[in-house]
Amino acid sequence: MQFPDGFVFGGATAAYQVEGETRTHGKGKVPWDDFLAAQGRFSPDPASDFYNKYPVDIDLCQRFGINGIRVSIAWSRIFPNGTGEINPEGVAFYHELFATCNNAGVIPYVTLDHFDTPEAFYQNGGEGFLTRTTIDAFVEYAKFCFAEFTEVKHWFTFNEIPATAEGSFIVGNWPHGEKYRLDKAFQLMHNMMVAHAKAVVAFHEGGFEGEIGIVQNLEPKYPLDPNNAADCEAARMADVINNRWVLDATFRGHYAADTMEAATKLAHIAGGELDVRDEDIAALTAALPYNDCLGVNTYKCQFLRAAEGENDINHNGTGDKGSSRWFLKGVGEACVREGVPTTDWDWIIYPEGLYDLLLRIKNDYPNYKKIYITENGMGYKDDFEDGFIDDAPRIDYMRQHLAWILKAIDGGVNVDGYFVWSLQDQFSWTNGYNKRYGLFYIDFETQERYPKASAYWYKNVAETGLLM
Ligand code: BGP
Repeated sequence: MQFPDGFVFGGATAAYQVEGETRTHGKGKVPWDDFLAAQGRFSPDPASDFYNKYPVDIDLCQRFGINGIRVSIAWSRIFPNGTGEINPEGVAFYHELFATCNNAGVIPYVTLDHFDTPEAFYQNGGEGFLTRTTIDAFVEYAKFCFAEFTEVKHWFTFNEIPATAEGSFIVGNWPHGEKYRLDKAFQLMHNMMVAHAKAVVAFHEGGFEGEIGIVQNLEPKYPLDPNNAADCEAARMADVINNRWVLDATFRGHYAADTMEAATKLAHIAGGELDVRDEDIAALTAALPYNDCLGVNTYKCQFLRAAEGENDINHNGTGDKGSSRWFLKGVGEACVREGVPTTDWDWIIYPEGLYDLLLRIKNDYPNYKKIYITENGMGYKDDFEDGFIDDAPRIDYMRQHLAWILKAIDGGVNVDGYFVWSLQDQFSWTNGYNKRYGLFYIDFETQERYPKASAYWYKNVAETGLLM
């Protein structure tokens, strides 16, 4: 149970979920600002106050054996209007953050857009990445960052394109969200994949030092009854939406015929057409040799059964166990296989699914080069008792996932690191502050940090490279 030498034991964050200071220091707006304010459930300020407290968090990383940190740059802190004028305070902030990380030996793995595309791209009729000019703006922003932040050697373009599409156009619980618009969901993913590909080529052509990839939320899809052909078809369709569309774009440089056929069928059910142009495919193909790494965020899996009926999805954003529903026309219904545990937010805990997923990437996409598990962890209602947080279920969750990762490495998959989601407690987009993930508990009133039992457990794994 020994991890290979050089394996990164990291912790993960995202700008909007930790920084706070969302409307200060020259930062431009993002759609979540008004969306959350109108909802009135919870605020992204001050979140974990990382903008001011990052030295404390980096110090905790160092003391707990954590040698990598996922952070993201808030695009609108650099370009408040998405393009054009630069905010020097934002640029200086990230230089200071990266220097603090590097000096502490906590290597930064940096995402350019983690769910916070600037508001500017939603004005004057813009629809974010559905509007193709946003693709070029992203590439310009990426090129600026590559040239400016040369102290960063590990880049990811986007975080979780399938989750972005799901929140925006399937579940519809994100800003500007609509429900059941599979046409828009596939189009959004496609346009973002083209933006990714163009940024990857720009990184290569610019001769920048380091590696670049993309982070995706990949989720194994299983038929409830593997002997039932209709259930298998439901799982296949769900797999196209969540996994195959983006994996084909990244590692084939085009969509396989059956992937495209499934996407087109679902787009038609939603009443739309897909706009996939020859020049887009040329851009995906051009990036093929330069995708250095794939970030896999993994939390859960889905079991599907075939079913007829109307769309019906309900997101459990409160931790009220059993309140989710997921029924998608043309796909089927999500259900729980007997005996498989779930979290209070109805996320299915199925660690061996990660093994299946990793082996599948190796077998179906043999030109992948390297995988990082860029997020894994358990949302949990921690109990805080006199400064002590006994989060045994989270430890168990991480231990099981790490064990399956080791097995996958044994099976020949090149996995180079693991980042716990999350480093410290933070703000969750659609669930607020009671869904905690951190190794470090935050009292959001005082912003004090307290290591949980999981932090001590993880320290031991990180420092010894041994899973016990
Ligand atoms: C991933 C995102 C993170 C984070 C995490 C936990 O999809 O990359 O930003 O939020 O999921 O999800 P949630 O906060 O919805 O529980």
